[in-house]
Amino acid sequence: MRVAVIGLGYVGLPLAIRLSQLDFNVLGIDINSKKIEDLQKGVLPFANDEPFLKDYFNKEHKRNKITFSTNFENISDKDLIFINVDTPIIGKVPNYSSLISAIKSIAPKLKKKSIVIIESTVSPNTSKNFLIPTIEKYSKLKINKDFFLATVPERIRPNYIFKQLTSLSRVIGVSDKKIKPSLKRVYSQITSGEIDFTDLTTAETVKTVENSFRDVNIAFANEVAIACEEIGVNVWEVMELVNKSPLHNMHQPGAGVGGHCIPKDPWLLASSIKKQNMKLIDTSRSINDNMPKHIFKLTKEALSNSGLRIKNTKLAILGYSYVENSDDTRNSPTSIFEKILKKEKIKFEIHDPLVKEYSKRSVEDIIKGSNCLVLMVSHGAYKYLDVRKISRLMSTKIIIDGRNFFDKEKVTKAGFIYKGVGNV
Ligand code: SAJ
Repeated sequence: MRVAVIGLGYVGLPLAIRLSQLDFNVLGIDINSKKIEDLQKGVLPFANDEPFLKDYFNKEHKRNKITFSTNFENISDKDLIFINVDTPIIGKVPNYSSLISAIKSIAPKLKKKSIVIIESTVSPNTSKNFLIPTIEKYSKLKINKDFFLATVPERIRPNYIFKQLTSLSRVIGVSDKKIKPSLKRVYSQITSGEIDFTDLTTAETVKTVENSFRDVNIAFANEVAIACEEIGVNVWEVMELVNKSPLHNMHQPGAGVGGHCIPKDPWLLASSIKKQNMKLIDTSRSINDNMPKHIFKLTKEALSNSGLRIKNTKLAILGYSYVENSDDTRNSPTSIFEKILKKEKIKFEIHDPLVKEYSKRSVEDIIKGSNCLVLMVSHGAYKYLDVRKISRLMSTKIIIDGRNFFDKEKVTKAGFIYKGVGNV
């Protein structure tokens, strides 16, 4: 089988590499010519710290089973075309410009009996109401007669990409039962996880519900955390004890919810519903979006309790990526916190061991002379921070902990004022 992968980002590139490992002849297409030049030269353009990615990419690059191009010309002999482009939102509305552009580029060149596989996350009913009619229009082919469509939403996250790609179960929505055997053959080589077949719209709904479920649950944890601050108990202890009760899985509160999926997919789900407001999604999104502002409130209070006006202080912010141990900065909660600080004209410096821009200076250098350390992301590298050394470097000893990273008792003993989300 000849295959193409359109969109070589965090999801598409690993998939292209995986398919090459499985001995498929893979054409990887992306409209970003600089990225394609790098890939052609054997240079990994992003996620250099992602486990296995660089190593696997180098091996497959040498084997020559995979080629990279900005050109859609060679789509015409492909049996399977995977689409892994971004599907962002503007405000609360899906923006399918990348998807439309990919669809329009492949449609006129589609080989008869080929299968177009949408791995990008889309709103329920997008395939039925929009993708199929668009492909039919630009290809002049008929669905389930001349070509087929499948929706196989990706399920991976940074730092676990290959582990998840090769082991997680997959939901496959098909336009026609006829294509089930071919897709089963391919996906059961990609992953050792279970393969479940369904229709196109159910698969789209499953994916958007999965990520909405997570967002709503994190929002609940955040709301409870702020309540615990008022009650005067530690939310992390509450969470641990709640989760000992059967059927409970309370999520973790924190400094914010970032990334390219969790803050966006609930809106994809909500945008498919016209007859009602998805109130829980609306509320959860606003609770989670508010967490960097809550960190600001805790910071201001801690400084003020020490007799300092925040405007006269300098903050050391630890962590910029959206999640621990990753260089991915998409929708980073720290970027929201940064905007608040800039608006309030507060001095600050940011450190992140994995984000190029913020890793040039050492963490000690950033902390030196600061009045307050704000931990936004619990990168593994910060485990080696020596609390006593930090305390000597800082002008005033205050820690704001967005991720339950520090041991409150230990840092308090070392003379710090400590305020954490849900534990003040
Ligand atoms: N977060 C919390 N509390 C939690 C869990 C996460 O505040 O209890 C925050 C994180 O710090 C981060 C954000 O939420 O800022 C999102 O992190 P995440 O781990 O929930 O999700 P992603 O975006 O890295 O990846 C998710 C994945 N879903 C799950 O882990 C349940 C992945 O399986 C999906 O494939 C991916 O979204 C996607 O592409 O849809």
